Amino acid sequence: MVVRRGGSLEGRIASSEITPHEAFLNRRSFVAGAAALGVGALALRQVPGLIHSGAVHAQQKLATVASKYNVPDAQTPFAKATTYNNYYEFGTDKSDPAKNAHTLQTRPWTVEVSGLVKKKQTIDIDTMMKYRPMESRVYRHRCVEAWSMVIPWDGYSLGEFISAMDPLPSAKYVQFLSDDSNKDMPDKPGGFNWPYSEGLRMDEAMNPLCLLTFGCYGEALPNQNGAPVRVVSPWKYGFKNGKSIVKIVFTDKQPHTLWNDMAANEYGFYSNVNPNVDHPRWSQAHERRIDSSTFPRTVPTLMFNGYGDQVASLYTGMDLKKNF
Ligand SMILES: Nc1nc2c(c(=O)[nH]1)N[C@H]1C(S)=C(S)[C@@H](COP(=O)(O)O)O[C@H]1N2
Ligand SMILES: [Mo]
Repeated sequence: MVVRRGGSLEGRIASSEITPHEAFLNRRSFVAGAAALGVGALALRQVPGLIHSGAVHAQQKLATVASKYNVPDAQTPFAKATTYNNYYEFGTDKSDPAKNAHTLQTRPWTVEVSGLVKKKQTIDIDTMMKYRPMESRVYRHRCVEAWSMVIPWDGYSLGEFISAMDPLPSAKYVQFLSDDSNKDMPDKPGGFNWPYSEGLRMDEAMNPLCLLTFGCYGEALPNQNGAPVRVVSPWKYGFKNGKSIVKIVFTDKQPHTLWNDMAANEYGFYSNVNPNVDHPRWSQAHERRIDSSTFPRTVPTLMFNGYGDQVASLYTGMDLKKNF
């Protein structure tokens, strides 16, 4: 069965949905509410029913240093980036993850590193977060469905983590497996080859642009954005960037990916953003940019999402129409 996704692009965004970050969090009433209940802010996070009505709750602040990789584009408001999501484990509508992802328990959390690697290990997320100073990087984020956002992600280069794991020379690819536990994701839709699997060629994963991502907008990732750790490879379509990763596997063969299993003719392994290679069901020449302007604007899609200077050399000699 082929599940059709994103068949219709969503309509205009109501301006009421676009609220500045601070106003959206409404910290004053959040704090007042917590005090009235006699619980601390952290305890409040654990109370189901209270935390998901507004979809986003106060998150752990992250210390970050500035990055040289920022794009100058206008940023997407926090409220939009955290309520308009693809995270199918929590439902297939864009608004579902923000409503449903409160069941994801992000502590304790470990990431298992295995396969063709010297330092096979299971790492605690808090150790992983401290491994390198985090940068805030403002990246373009382009979904294969022809919409895009501009998001300040917080993390450090995936390559620095990979180097520390000491992969064997035979490791040619790295696979990322997302959480799929029934406890965290009790209502996963059927028809998908869970867990969510994605992968990169090793040289792609080692490119400094590839971000091991723990936060966005200066705070720990909201669950719907892939807490507590996800990948962001900004020159590729969004689905390459697995959320809530629990396993990293080094392999000598190209790993299977969930969307490629679903429809190989639509979702290739590379999936570099490419305005010259249409999706079988729509053009990829343009995208609807969801940013701080009142309504999404249609803007031309850039080759490699505008990151060609950093990544084009990874694909020298490859036919990008065949290796889409
Ligand atoms: N585990 C998992 N990761 C996932 C997805 C998903 O459904 N499950 N969706 C992907 C798609 S299609 C996109 S566009 C991005 C969306 O990330 P965002 O919601 O933080 O913008 O996450 C990607 N990672
Ligand atoms: Mo996507």
